Amino acid sequence: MNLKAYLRSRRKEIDRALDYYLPKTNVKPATLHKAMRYSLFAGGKRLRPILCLAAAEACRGKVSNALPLACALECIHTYSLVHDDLPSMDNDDYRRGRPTCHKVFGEGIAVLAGDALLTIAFEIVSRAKPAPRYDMSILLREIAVAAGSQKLIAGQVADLEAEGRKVKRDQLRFIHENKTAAILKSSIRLGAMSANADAKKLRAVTQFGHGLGLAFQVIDDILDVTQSSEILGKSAGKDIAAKKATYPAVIGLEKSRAEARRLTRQAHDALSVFRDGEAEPLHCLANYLLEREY
Ligand code: GRG
Repeated sequence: MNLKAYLRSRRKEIDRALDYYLPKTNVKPATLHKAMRYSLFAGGKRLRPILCLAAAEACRGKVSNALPLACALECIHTYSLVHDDLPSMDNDDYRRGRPTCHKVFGEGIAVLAGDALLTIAFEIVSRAKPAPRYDMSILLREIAVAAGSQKLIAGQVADLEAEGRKVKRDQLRFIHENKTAAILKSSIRLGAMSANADAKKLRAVTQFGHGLGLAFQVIDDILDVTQSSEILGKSAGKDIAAKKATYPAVIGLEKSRAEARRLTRQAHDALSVFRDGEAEPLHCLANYLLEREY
């Protein structure tokens, strides 16, 4: 499989759909819509929507049925980055290779752009055509729970509260499971749901998503200490400076690398129920994420 070409073509489809769903920059209030689009089209890797589409493919679904869900997930992810970068949170000036939303539009508009990206995600989900086993209420609940106060936001709260403190490995795992893995796992589950996956396949992709989601954050922590800001497109070395709870800080760099490999292996193993290369894009994506440099 030519992963580079696959990623390029998926990103194109996702960007086209996002452009369609998002109000244009001349729609009132124009500043808000400019800010939403500024962050959404800043060059993110589109990993969550790509994983969503790949899971739909693995379950023999149509990409077009998964596309609204994939776009909604990217809106939620982008909102979380815009808010995370605010001075009251991580206080970052640089994201996706450009100045952060609040640096360009001011803090008030950045807060509102994040709010509007989160809200529009649900409007976009409402456009999806649900499959027989998973009605609209199931899709909405999946995404609301993953983005809610006991998952994404719980992870962010734990991350903020852990700053400058010595954390244990189980606390670190809690942060990673909620701040990062929950949305990644739901991206994969929603792709499978759009394809009407049976219970066995949904369980398999859920396990895959869990391993991959955790591995993703371990790698993110490693890259923060080993890569430059230019390559990452965001400020490198911030975790140490902010005394963040990270895997390299708690178990060291080499053990963190081994942990990322172990979690990725677990993710691959979970896909054994799929046949005939159905899950090849998911396998390739897991390897790509393990070996990524930014
Ligand atoms: C504000 C509720 C709220 C949550 C913020 C997203 C987040 C939670 C914090 C940002 C910092 C961080 C390390 C988050 C973990 C998830 C993560 C690694 C995000 C970056 O994802 P990529 O690499 O980014 O997929 P792009 O820009 O490529 O989409």
